[in-house]
Amino acid sequence: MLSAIPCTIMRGGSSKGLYFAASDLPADTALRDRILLAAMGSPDIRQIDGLGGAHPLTSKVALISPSARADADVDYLFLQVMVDKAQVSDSQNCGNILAGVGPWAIENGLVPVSGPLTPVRIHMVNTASVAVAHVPTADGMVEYEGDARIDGVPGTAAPISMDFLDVAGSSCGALLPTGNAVDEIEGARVTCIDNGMPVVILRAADFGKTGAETPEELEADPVLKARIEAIRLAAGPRMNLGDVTRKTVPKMTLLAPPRAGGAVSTRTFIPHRVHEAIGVLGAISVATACVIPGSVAAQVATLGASSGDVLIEVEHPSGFFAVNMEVEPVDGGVRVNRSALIRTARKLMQGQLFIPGRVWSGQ
Ligand code: NQM
Repeated sequence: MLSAIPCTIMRGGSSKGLYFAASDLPADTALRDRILLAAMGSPDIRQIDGLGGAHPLTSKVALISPSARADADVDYLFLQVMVDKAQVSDSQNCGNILAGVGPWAIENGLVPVSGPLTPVRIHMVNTASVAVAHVPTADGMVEYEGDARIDGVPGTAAPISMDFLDVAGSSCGALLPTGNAVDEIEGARVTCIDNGMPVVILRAADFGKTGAETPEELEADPVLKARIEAIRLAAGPRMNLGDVTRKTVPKMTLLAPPRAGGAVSTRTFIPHRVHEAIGVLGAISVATACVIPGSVAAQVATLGASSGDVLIEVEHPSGFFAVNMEVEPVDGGVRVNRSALIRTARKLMQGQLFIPGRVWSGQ
C-alpha cells in the first residue's frame, strides 16, 4: 500500500530539494530517514526510483515547523540524503536550500505577509543559529519572478536577501576551531574555519592545481581526492566535529588567486563531489578566511578593504558569489558582525509524494 505525504519541490539558490512540514513526517528518525531515502531513490547513483537528481546538490531536504524561539518564526532542519549510500545526515546546514524556506513558510501559513517585503526569521536547527530572509511579497503573496541573477542558475528570479548574524562557530564552537589561523595537517598548510559551515581551506598550488580546473577534472583525479580525504578525516576531530567519516563536513576548498576580477578563486569538495558553484555558508566561511590576517586564504586573496563594510566576490566554477560582510578587527583576528547575500528560489511542484508500504514497515 502506498502512503501519500504532502511535499513541495523547490530550487533553493543553486540547489534543489524536497520541502516538508516537519509534522507530515514521522518523529521516529530511523523511519523518517527510510522515507526520505525512498523519496529520493537512494542508494543509487542515478536515483532512478525517486525524485533525487543524482548529485548531492539535488538530493536535499528541508523540514519546516513553527519555532518556539522568541527570535525566530520557523525552525528549519536540513537533511542531506546521500545519493549512493543509504544515509541521511543532519551534520551540516545548507544556505541554498534555506532560500526556499521563507517562501514556503509564507505560503504554508506559518508567517503572514507584512508588506512588499516580508522578513522571515529562520532558526537553522542544524547549527542553532538564525538567518533572516527578506521575501518579496508585493501583491500580498510570494513573488518568485524577478530580475535577480545568481551564478549557477540560468535565467532570473525575484531576489531574496538573506542576513546572517550569529553563525561563527555554529558547528565547531569557534570561528577558528583549532585556535590557529594556519595549521599543518597531513603535511599541508590549511586554515580550518567555521563561519556557518566548517571548511578546510587549502592552496590549490600546494596540490599541483591551478584552481581553474573544472569539477569533472578534479573528480577524475583519484590521487588528489585521496589526499584531500586524508586531510579531511584528520581535520574533523581537530575542528571539534569528531569522526567525520560518515559526515558531509568539513567541506574542502582549494583556493587560487582570482582570475576574473573577484577576490579569490575556489573549487570546493562537498566533500566527495565537487560543487558546481559554492555553498552559501561555505562562501561566507571562505570570505571570512580571506580577511583573517595570516590565513591561507589571506595569502591568496586580492582584497579591497578587509575591515568595516567589506564586499568579497568569491569566484567559483560557474561564476561569482558576492558576500557582504561587516568586519571588526579584534585582537589580531576579526569578528564578522553580519553577512548578507542574495539568493533566489523557485517553487517547482507541490503535491503528494508516494512512499511504498514496505518502507513504512521496514521490510
Ligand atoms: O554552504 C552544498 C549547497 C551546499 C551547501 C554543500 C550550502 C551552504 O550549495 O550553505 O548551500 O556544501 O553541501 O547547497
